[in-house]
Parts: sequence; structure tokens; C-alpha cells
Amino acid sequence: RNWTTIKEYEDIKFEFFEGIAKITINRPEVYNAFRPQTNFDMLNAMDICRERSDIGVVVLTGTGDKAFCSGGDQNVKGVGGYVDEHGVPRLNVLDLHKAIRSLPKPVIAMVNGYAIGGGHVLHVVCDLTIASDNAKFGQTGPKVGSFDAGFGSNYLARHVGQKKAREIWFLCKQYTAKEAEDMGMVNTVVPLERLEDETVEWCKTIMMRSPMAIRMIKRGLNAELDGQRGLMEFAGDATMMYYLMEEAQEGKNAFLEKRDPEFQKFPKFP
Ligand code: 2NE
Repeated sequence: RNWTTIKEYEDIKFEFFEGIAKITINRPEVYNAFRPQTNFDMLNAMDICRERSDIGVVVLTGTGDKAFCSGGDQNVKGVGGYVDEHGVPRLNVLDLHKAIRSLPKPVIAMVNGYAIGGGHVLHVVCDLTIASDNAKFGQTGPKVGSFDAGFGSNYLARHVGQKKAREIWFLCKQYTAKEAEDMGMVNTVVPLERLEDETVEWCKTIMMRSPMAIRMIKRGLNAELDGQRGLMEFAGDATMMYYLMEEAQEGKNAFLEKRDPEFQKFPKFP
């Protein structure tokens, strides 16, 4: 498969192939743990994914066959957060969670190994998870002095139920890909050598569907959980769709032509 580089970054690879953007955390020496720079890189790539209309689906993965992502890089964990190159403690992976939720296109976690700690949260936040059979899932927060009571807990509970979500966080055990699939937090499990083929097939199937329909489904499913913000994003897309209608054009045209708008000519569906 001929992936072409979209943009060079320090901590990630960002590539394109036939409508698919692939973001690969490229820090195999720390099992693809993220530091603040990694999240800044991913946030920038997500902005590009949002802007480029030739990108239909985004795939998130990690370099190698050991880890998808092992969470926050413990080497740079300081007081108050993960410390960037200027000495500022940050938790900017949360901005990435918001960007994944907010992107009006599907984001698929292609889990090629450990999805642990903040790396587990990352796959949870993605719209779909496709895992290789060697993948391992789990939380470590309460074992290593951390936790994510946001999407990493409450959205997880929507996938696996409250009891299992509490088990995952309270015990910090590891689960096989098959167990994760049975729990409902993984869509499918395939042999490692098939992982990318399978993911690309899912992407291509999704891209044959109506992008606007997919977008509204993602917005609607998010809105139930995301409170005012979810409603705002759903409503924003309703406004966008209204702007595509002649009825909305009539309002603007009438204003510019200094006349009363003729809204009554538009149908009122039951
Ligand atoms: C992932 C896991 C279970 C793998 O275990 P194993 O035994 O197969 O490998 P090993 O030897 O532990 O790891 C391989 C190399 O990767 C580094 C290790 O230090 C090791 O390096 P060397 O000794 O070979 O030089 N490595 C792995 N994970 C790392 C990490 N997160 N930061 C820095 N280096 C890391 C095992 O490695 C593991 O349990 N890793 C730690 C997982 C973890 O606790 N992550 C942080 C959770 S908190 C978090 O992510 C978070 C949050 O809860 C809320 C908000 C934001 C972040």
C-alpha cells in the first residue's frame, strides 16, 4: 500500500492513502507513550483531517507490533502534568480526546499491541476499534498515580457497562483482544498481519456511505453523552444543512435586496 506523507512531525507519522489519513504515534522506544509534543502533533494533524475534504476516515495507530499506545510518557511526568520542553506541565491529551469526538468524520483506532493507560483511553474515545490478536487492553492509572474520570471512564462504561468499567479501573488488569471484543469495547479482532488490510476495508466501506449521514450519526451518538457541547455540535451541523436550503438563502437574499422574505412558498412537511 502506497501511503504518502501528508506532513512531517517530530513524534508522529501522518500519511494518506485513497481517502484515509493515518496518524501513527512514532515513539516505539517508549511503547508509543505520548508526551505533550506528541499531542500537539496529533492535534495539528487532526486539524488537517478536518479541513481536507479528500480525507474521509482517520486511522490512529502506533509504530511496530508491540504497542498502540502506553499512555502518558512517565519519563516526563512532573508535578501538575506531563512537562513540555519549556517546563510547562500539561494534560493536553484531553484536547486530543475533544478533537477526536468533534471531528465530523469517523476515527478508527487500529490497535496493534498494548492499549494501556492513556493509550487505552485513546482507543475508547475513537469511534471504532479494530484490534490485532496480540493486542492487550487495560488501565494502570490507580497503579501509577493517575486516572481519567472523563471519557476514559464514563464513555468506557457506555461500551462495557458500569460493573466492567469499575473492574477495569479498580483492578488495573490486562485483557486480551478477544476479551475486549466480548466486553463490547472492540469491534473486531484479526491476526496482526491482517490488521491494516482489515482496517482499510472498513474505511473503504464507510467511505462508500453518505458522508453527511455518517457525520450526523456521529454527532447524534455524541450529543447524548456530551451535554451542551454535544448539542451545540449537532445543532451546528443542522444549521449547516439549513444553509444548504433555498429557504435559508431566501432570508439572506431578501435582506440584501431590502424586501420582505417570501418564506411561505417553502413546504412545511408533516
Ligand atoms: C505497556 C506495558 C504493560 C508493557 O510491558 P512490557 O513488560 O511488555 O514492556 P516494558 O519493558 O515495561 O516496556 C518497554 C519499554 O517501554 C517503556 C518501558 O520503560 C520500557 O523501556 P526500556 O526499559 O526498554 O528502556 N515504556 C512503556 N510504557 C511507558 C510509558 N507509559 N512511559 C514511558 N516509558 C514507557 C508496560 O510497559 C506498562 O505498564 N507501561 C506503563 C503504562 C502506564 O502506566 N502508562 C501511564 C498511565 S497514566 C496515563 O497514561 C494518563 C492518564 O491516566 C490520564 C491522563 C493522561 C495520561
